[in-house]
Amino acid sequence: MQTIKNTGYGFSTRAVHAGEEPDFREGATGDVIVPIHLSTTFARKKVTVPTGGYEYTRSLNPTRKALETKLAALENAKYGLAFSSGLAAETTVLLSLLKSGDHIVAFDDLYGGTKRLFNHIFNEYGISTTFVDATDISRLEEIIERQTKLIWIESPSNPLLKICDIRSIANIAHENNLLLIVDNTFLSPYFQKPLDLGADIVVHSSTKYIGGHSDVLGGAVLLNDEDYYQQIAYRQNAVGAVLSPFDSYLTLRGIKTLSLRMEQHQKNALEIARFLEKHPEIDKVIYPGLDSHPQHELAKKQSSGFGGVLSFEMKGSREDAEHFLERLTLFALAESLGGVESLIELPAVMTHASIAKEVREKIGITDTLIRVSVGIEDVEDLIDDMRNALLPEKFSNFFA
Ligand code: P1T
Repeated sequence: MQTIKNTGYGFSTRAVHAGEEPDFREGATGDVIVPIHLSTTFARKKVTVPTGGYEYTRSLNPTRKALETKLAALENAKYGLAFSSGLAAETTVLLSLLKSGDHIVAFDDLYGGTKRLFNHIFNEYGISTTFVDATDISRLEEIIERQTKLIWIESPSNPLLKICDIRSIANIAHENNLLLIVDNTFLSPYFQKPLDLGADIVVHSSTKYIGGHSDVLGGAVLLNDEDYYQQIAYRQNAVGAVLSPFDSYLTLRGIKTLSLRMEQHQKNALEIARFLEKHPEIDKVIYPGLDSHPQHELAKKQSSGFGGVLSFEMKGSREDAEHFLERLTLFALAESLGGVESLIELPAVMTHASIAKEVREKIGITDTLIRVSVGIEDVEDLIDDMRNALLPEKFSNFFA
């Protein structure tokens, strides 16, 4: 039935059609949108023949399958799996590839929850992790051990938006018989396709840009290797970390506008980054789309865009940063990113609070570092909101 292949059609065409082609077989209704198949179990006429390959929704569900087909088409992957959250996807990948005694080399700037998973969960099962600044390739090679099985990176990273050279790291991984896993959440497949750059497995928190509307938690795994796919799919079913049919539908719906949203997120983010760069209350702006970003050229080389997340350092104390955040009216003071609405947060206290203070400070997550997920609103309104909130306290009271 599926005729939209991974190649041959443009990204937006695949985003709309892949996995959702109307079914014209006898008795089918030609739905343009894949229905939400809520049935948890599927009847069969013959004991040994599951109808259409479906037995039980944890193992296979038509709505989830449509999403997995679409996700694979977008990442240029052969195989896709949809999970109940980004962390469920990460956990299942790690369970599938590692055993006690193995070692992970991971980027030192990762989502706090991912670090917690490595440090506090897998560590208990005898799987150790060494964190390293993966923007420095020579450091990576130094810490690979005999027990190392994989390298895990985010690029851009959360929350410091550092860029790793995915192709060079893939080469290092393969020369050492390791797998490279890239968390592609921040750019989405619209702006970056790590498998094309040599990565072995891509993971996503589809809660973010892929879903795009802050109304569905999900995760995804995309890859080309059939053996690893079978191992991960087997464990996904065995542990039950699957996305529900309704959440699959919401994610399918969100993806259709991914390219439009990403363009708008990026346009707004660049304008806000430029505004903040000139503002006297701001010390430093980190956005891969700015010439001032240390890996701006690398970002241009390996991605087709810079995304919609930026971070910045405010002058003053943590209290000043908190006052600024609390004075904003359009930006919601909230964790997460990638939705159509602008969100803002203080990583040290919110998304990265599970990382020890010394470790945070060592890698640059200070108490005044602010992360922004720029939405698709009118950018003038967003800038006005920031300008007002950045006014020194005495003036803002005056205008209140
Ligand atoms: O929240 P969940 O869907 O389980 O995804 C975890 C995750 C994985 N990878 C990256 C890069 C992420 O940013 C996240 C979740 N991040 C946030 C909630 C946040 O505010 O950064």
